[in-house]
Amino acid sequence: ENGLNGWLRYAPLSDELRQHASSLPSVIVALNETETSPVYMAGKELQAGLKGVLGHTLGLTHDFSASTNSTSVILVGTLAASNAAVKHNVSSLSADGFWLNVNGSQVTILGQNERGALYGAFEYLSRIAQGDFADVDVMSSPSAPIRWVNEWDNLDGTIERGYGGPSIFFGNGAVVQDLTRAAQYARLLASIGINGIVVNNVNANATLLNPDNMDGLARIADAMRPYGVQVGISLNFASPQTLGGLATFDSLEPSVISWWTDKTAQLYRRIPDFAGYLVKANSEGQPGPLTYNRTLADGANLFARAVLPHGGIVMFRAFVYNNHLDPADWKADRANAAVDFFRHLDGSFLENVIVQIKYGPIDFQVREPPSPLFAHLPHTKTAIELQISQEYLGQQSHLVYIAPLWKTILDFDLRLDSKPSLVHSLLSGYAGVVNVGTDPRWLGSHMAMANLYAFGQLAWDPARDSQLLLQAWTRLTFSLDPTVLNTITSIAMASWPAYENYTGNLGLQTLTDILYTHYGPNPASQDNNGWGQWTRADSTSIGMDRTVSNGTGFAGQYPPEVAAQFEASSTTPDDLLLWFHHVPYTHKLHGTGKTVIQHIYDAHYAGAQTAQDFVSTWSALRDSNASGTNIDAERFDDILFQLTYQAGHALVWRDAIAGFYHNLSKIPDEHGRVGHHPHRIEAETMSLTGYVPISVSPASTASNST
Ligand code: BDP
Repeated sequence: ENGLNGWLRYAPLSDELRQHASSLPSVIVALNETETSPVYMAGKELQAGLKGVLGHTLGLTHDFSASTNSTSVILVGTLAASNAAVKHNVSSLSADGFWLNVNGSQVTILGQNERGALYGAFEYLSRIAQGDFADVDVMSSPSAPIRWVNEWDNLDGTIERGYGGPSIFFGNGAVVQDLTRAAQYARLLASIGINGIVVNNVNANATLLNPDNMDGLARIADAMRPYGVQVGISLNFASPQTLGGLATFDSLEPSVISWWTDKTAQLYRRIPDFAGYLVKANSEGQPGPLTYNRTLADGANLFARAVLPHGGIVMFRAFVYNNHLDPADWKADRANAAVDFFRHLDGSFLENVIVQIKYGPIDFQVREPPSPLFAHLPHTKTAIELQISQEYLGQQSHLVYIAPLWKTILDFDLRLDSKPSLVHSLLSGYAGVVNVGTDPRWLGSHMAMANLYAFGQLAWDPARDSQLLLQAWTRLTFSLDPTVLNTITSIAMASWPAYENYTGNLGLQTLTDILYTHYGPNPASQDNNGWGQWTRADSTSIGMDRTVSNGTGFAGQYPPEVAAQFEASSTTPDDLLLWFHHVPYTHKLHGTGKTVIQHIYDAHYAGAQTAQDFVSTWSALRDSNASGTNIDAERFDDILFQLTYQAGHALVWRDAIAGFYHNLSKIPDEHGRVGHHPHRIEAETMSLTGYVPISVSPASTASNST
């Protein structure tokens, strides 16, 4: 139980549940005999899954007549392949959708396309593996056609912001020989409805486009295709110059256009179903069209024209901002950047361009309002970018179940034209930055896989409930045992609020070290950097003034009703107060009536306490597990280790942040806790063989500077 199969373990059901299996068909008919087709894979998956869960092997055939001769089969295929036999009103299915019908011992799984059939098979297996044998009649279509993951893998095998070991795709400047893990990953992705993957870092290396590496990409595509996962890549805008030897990479220059047209054709020759390109341009030092005074739309359209004849798309990132802002300029605001750069471009992108927008205006913080750019592109397709990799959320060393955070964004009503306009209703796609690695747990943590599961499930249907998703994942990943279910539900559902409590509250963002690591506490780094991740904390007051009347004007980027709500501190929700307003530490919150500073203290103590409780809650599972049937020791211990670490680091967070604002504001904690930690042992007072204290820079990242 090392985690490799994720939620696709197909663990044996109890004898009691297995009794239902007698009503199951004895034969699977998969209507495609091509071994690399998703329908063929669906047949195999059904056979393997049911064997695992029920303990016996069903027959598998690709012969259509078997389905007409018997009323006791599991039929899986596309609508087109089955037309003659099955009549059902399935015209409402959209691409990748499926119809799942369980009627006694007859199971019918029909996809609108091959992929849809595979998704339907996974849905059926998920029900059986959760012990649900009930008859059903479900039509399911995805909320959006683009459901992709992004991997920030470098060609040398490292992964930017990856916490699960080195790349499963690349090493030593090339695509690795053994792509077993790529195929296994595609299987996990298909089971949650993901249909595309961008395999390399958005900070892209042009040498990915040399002939050997394009051959390697074709091998990756071959490994993932049977699961319906199409491969795309991130581009480096300057490639025509750096790799192609041209004098320029100007998007309107004919030689540049033909260079990209030609490269694109070479890719499609190798990978006929190549998904398309992801582009990070003119951001954080990356080249782009602005270098030649062309618009971002000119840049996006350059690639869109190249892939259009092949059926490809371009995901053009809206993460464009100046990372050399002047912290002394109180009108400067990085949060304004996406709307400032993209608003006037609405309508000038070609039809196969999708603007990919991070969920919040800054960067994957523990709390952000939704990006207002979602409200500014009515004539442009948009996708939301979420991050499964926990860059600012404890990097998989902290358990943080992120789906509830995503829901605050997806369900936010932007009130376009004063009408209901939930963010998810405006989207054509979902992109999740995952960054799996060769660690058998994929993300370096068993529990973090709940985030990947929930991402795919929400991309399929954003109305799904985050707690129910967690519970389905728990049953599939660990056990149907109610104690396990309740334990994981209570810990995971408390995890994002706890993390927010012991890191950054009230919309302050995650108060990590901003300079590079984005991991431990470093509130001092928040206000002296060019990245614009500022808190504006001084000795009397705190928070970014983003009002129109007095501040950076960001609040005014929302449609009028929302803008008005955020403009006044009296109508801004407490959890975003310091995102929008600069207030005295003594400002009172509407929810609790506490002062801002007392809330910061209390939240840090409460959050850190919750993290301590996770350890005891989890440990109690051991006692309920005397028979060893609820959860295996290997994963129990692994998670206990992680939670114990998190509990310790939560105390470091608590004391660092509470102490920092205590020193700054000189306002005592009403409960007298801050600054007193009688039981704490400083690292520098310990002696441990092989370790020596060193001075750190900036000094504020460690106690006593060491
Ligand atoms: C930031 C990461 C950086 C990425 C960048 C991006 O710190 O490593 O390159 O986002 O999304 O969150 O482009």
